[in-house]
Amino acid sequence: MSSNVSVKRLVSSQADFSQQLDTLLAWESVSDTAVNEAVTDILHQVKHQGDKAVMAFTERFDHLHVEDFSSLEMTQERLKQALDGLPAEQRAALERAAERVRSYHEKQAQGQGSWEYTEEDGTLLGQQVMPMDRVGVYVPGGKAAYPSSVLMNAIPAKVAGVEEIIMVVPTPHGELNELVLAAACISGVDRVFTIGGAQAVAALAYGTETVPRVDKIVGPGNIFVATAKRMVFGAVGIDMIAGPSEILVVCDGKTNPDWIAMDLFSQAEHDEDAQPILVSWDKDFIDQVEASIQKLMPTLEREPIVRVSMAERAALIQVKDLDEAIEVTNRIAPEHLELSIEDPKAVVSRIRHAGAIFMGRYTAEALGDYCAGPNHVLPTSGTARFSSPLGVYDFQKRSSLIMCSADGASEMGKIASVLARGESLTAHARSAEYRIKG
Ligand code: HSO
Ligand code: ZN
Repeated sequence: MSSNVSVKRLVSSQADFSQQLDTLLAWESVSDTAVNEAVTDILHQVKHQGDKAVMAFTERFDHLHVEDFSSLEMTQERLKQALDGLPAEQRAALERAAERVRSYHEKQAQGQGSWEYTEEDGTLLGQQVMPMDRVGVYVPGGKAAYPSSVLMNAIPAKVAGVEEIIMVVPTPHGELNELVLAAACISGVDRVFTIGGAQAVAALAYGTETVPRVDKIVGPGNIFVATAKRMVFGAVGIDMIAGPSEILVVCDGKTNPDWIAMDLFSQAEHDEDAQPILVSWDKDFIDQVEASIQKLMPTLEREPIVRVSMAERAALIQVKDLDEAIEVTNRIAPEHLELSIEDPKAVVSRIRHAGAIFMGRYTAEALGDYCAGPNHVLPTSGTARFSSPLGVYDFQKRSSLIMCSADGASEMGKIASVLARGESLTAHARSAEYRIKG
C-alpha cells in the first residue's frame, strides 16, 4: 500500500499567509551555464554549416543516422498514411477536436482585420493586418509529445493565413509518433522534419540548405529548446517560454470532491513541477477533497509524477469567502482557473488575471486541453498579468497606413517642421516644409 501524500494547507487568516503564498508561487525558470554554452555552440555550427551540422547533432543526440538530409523530411503522403492508419475512434476524435479549435480561432480572427478612416481634409489613416509568411512549430519528442499541442499551435497559424508551416519533431532512434503526424496532417502543416533540440531551433531560425528560415518559432520544448529559442529571438519571433502547467480551482464546496481531486491531478500528471491549487471557503469541503486525493492517488497511471507534484507544489487554501478567493486568484494569475461555483458568470468580470477561465462545475480543464476550442497554450507562472493565450493574433502583424492629402500634408507639415527643428533634425523639417502650401 502506498502512503498518503501530504499536501500543503494554507489559511488566509494566518498572519504570514501572504508570505506563504509567495513561497508557494516562487518559480524560477532555470538558466544553466553548461546548457547556455552547449546551445551557443549548436546555434553557431548550424548557422555556418547548415544541413551537415543538423545531421551530425541528430545523430549525436537522437541516435538517428541518415545518409542524406532529405531522409529527415516526412512527405505529405506519409502524414496522410499516419492519419489513415489511426483507429477510427481516435481519428474521429482528432478531427472533431481540430474542427472545434478551428472554428473558435476563426471567430477570434474576426475583429482582427485591417481598418482605415478618412479625415476631413482627405487624409487616410489605418492599419493593415498581414499574416507571417512562414512559421515553425516545435513539437517535443518523448513523454511530452502531444498531438493536441500540434493542433493548438498549427491551427491558429493556418487561420491567420500563414503561407507555410514547418513542423520539427525529434524522433529518437527514429521512433515516429503516428498521432503527432496525423495531427500535423489534419492541421495542414506544410512540411515536417524529424529533427529536434537546439539544432532544430537553429535550422528554423537561420535556415539551412533544406530547412527554410521561418519568421517565428512556436511550441514547447525542454531546456535546450527553450534556451535556443531565447537566443535566436530577434533573428526570429518566438512565443512565450512556457513554465510548468498550473491549475487553480475555486470551489464553493458543492462540487463532487472526487471531480475536484481529479481536476487537480489532471495538471499534476503533466510533470513533477506542475502546480495544482484548490481555494475554498468551506473547510469541510477541503477535508473531503484531501480525502479524495488520498483515495484516488493509487488509482492513477502516472502516480509517481502526480505524487511529486502534489507533495512539492500543490496547496489547499482556505479563505474567508468568495471575495477573498477572487483576490487570491488575481494574485496568483493562474494559467488555468476553474470556477467550480454556482454562478460563475456573476463573478467572471472580477477575474483580472488568468490564462483561461473554466466556468461551472461541468467545465473540466481537460476539456479545454483537447477540444473545447480555445487554445491550450496559455501564459504560466503569473505571466497572465501581461500576456494572453496563443491566438491568431500571434501569427499576424500590423502595418500602419498613412496617405496624406495635399491639404493634410500642408497642415501636418507645419507641426512636423516645428517638432523636427526642436530635435535639430533639419532634413526632417525641410522634407515636411516642401509640402507646406504657399
Ligand atoms: N494542460 C496542458 C496542455 C495539454 N494537456 C496537452 C493535455 N495535453 C498545458 O496547458
Ligand atoms: Zn493538460
